[in-house]
Amino acid sequence: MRLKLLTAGESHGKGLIGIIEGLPANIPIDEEKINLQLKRRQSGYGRGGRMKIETDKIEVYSGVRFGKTTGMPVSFVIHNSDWQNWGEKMSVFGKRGDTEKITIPRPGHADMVGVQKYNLDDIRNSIERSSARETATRVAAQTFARILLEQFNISIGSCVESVGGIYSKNYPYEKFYNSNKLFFKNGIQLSIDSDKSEVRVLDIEQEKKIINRIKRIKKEGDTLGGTFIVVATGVPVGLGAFSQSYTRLDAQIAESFMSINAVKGVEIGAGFFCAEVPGSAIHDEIISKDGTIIRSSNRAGGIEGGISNGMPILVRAAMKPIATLMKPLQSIDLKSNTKVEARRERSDFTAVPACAVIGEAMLSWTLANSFLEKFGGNSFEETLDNFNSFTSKSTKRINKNFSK
Ligand code: EPS
Repeated sequence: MRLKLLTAGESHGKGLIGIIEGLPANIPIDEEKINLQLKRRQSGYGRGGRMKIETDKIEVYSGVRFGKTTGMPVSFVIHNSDWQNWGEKMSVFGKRGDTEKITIPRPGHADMVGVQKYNLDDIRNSIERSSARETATRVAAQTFARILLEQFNISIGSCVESVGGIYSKNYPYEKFYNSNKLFFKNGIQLSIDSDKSEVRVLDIEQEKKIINRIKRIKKEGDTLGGTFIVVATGVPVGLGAFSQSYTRLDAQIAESFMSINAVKGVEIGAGFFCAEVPGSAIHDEIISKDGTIIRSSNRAGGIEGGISNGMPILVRAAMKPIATLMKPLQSIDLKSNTKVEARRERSDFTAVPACAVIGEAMLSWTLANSFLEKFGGNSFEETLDNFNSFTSKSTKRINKNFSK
C-alpha cells in the first residue's frame, strides 16, 4: 500500500484524529474543500439529533505548509462538539462514579460482539469506536486523495439509488452501465445533481416518495437502509494488477466499501446481474474510437482482470437499516441474562445519503492509492511527469508492438 491512513477517536470523546502517510509533496490543498466534504457527509434527510450538534471542521496539525502538502505525514483533528455533554461519561482519567453502565445490546449493532471480543463490562466502550462517527475522519483524510485525483481530471461522485426499496423509474441502475456514454458529464456533476436532493436521488418523484417513507418510518420507531452508486470518471487504464489477489483493483474497492459501517453488499458494474444472462449479454465489446480503445458498454464497471480499463469505475453498495430502533427488537440484559427490549438511544432513521458520500471518499482513497502505486513520485510534479509519459506513449507503444 502506498497510502496509509490511521484514524483514532471515539464518537463522544474529545475528537477524531487522522494520520495520513504517503502523499506526494506539492499537492495544493484547500481547507474549505475538506470542510465541504465533511458537511456533505453530515447532510441528508433522516439523520438524528446529533447532526444538529456537530459542524465538522478539519484542523490540520502537520504535513501541509502554505496550502501545499510537504510529502510528510499529514495529521489532523476534528473536534466533537458533543464532548461538552459527555465529558464526565467519557472521562479519560477520571473516576467512573455513578456513570451508568450499558448492559442491553442492540441487535445488528456492534454492542454484543464488542463485549464478547474485548471482555467489556460496559457496552458504551463497544458503541464508541464502532460508531459511524469515525467516517468523518475518513472523509476528511480521503479528501486529500480526491484533490490529488482531481489534478488528473479524475472525478468522483455518487447518488442514492434507493431507500427502503423505493427506486427511481427514470434512473434504473442499468442506465449507468448499459452504454459507454454517461448521462451526466462526470463524477463531480453526478454529485452536483444528487446534492440538490435532500436524499441525494436524481429523481424528484422518487425524492418525494422516499421522504414520505422516512417520515412514516420515524413515526413507527423504525429505520431504513438503501442502495447507492459511486462513479469515478477519467480513470486511466492500468490501475490495479492481476499479479496477486490483493493487487486487484476490484478486490480493493470491495474491501473499502465493505469497511463502511452498515454496508452489507457491494457490486462492481453489472455485478449480480452478470450471473443471470449469457456472456454475450454481459461482456463489453472492444472498439477503437479516434485512436483510443474503449468499450461499447460498461457492465464490467471499468475493471477487467483486476485492472482499470479506462471506462468509468462503477460501484453499487447496499446499506442495512440503522440498528438503533425506537420500537426495539428482543434482546437480553447482560446483568441478569433475562429477556428484555433492546436499548433505545438517540440515533438516525436513515443515513443512506451520508453513506454515499462516504463511498465517494473510500473510492477516492482506493483509486489514489492505486494511482500512486502505478505512477509513483515523491512530488506532485514527478507523479505528473510519470502520468503524462504513460498516457501519451502507451497506445503508440502497443501499436508498435503489434505491427512488428
Ligand atoms: C451512530 C449514532 C448517532 C449518529 C452517529 C452514528 O450518534 P449519537 O449516538 O451521538 O446520536 O448520529 O453518526 C455520527 C455521529 C456521525 O457523525 O455520522 C452510531 O451508533 O453509529
